[in-house]
Amino acid sequence: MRIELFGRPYNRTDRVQWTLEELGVPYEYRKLDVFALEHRSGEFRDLYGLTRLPFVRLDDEVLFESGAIMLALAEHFRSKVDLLPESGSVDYREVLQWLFFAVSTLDAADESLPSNAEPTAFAPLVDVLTFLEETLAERTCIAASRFTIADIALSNNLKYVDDDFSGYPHIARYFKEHTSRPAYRRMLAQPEYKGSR
Ligand SMILES: N[C@@H](CCC(=O)N[C@@H](CS)C(=O)NCC(=O)O)C(=O)O
Repeated sequence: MRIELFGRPYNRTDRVQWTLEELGVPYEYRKLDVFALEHRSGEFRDLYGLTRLPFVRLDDEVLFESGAIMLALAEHFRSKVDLLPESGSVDYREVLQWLFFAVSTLDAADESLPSNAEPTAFAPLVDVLTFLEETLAERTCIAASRFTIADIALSNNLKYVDDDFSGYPHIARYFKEHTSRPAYRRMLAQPEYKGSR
């Protein structure tokens, strides 16, 4: 399968690129200059009208939404590298739960809200981190007792939490452990990543 990844470093593209690096499959990285609005220009708008990054082209099929792309890739290449339990299993459901937690609840968590704020559409970040800290106290991997795409999504997202995780030692340990993986390090070492933040 020919895989083209459209995106830019240090954004949600990283979740997908990290997944590809874990899978060890070849892909073409189409780095787009969002500040020059390249991603909104004709060729790319024709592929995905909303022009949000990342999206991929798998042979002739265009797929968007980073979580869906991760699931599709992990499923397709499961026999090569196992990042996703068999569908229908309890482990699979747990991975889905934490994948969606990372790409929705953590993604949208609001750092301006105090703990136990009035009910809102988005969770206070402090509450999300406290919950994660409690959960990770007894886990090395967030779901299925092994490394999966849920860990990729979660630990990659944690890097955008502008915090050194002081007061959250279990999150700090989890983050350090997973971002020390060779696949993550390979992503950071790639030329397209240079100078990005
Ligand atoms: N839920 C989508 C969000 C995609 C998204 O909003 N991406 C942002 C950057 S991380 C983007 O493309 N921004 C470009 C713009 O605002 O023009 C996903 O996870 O793929």
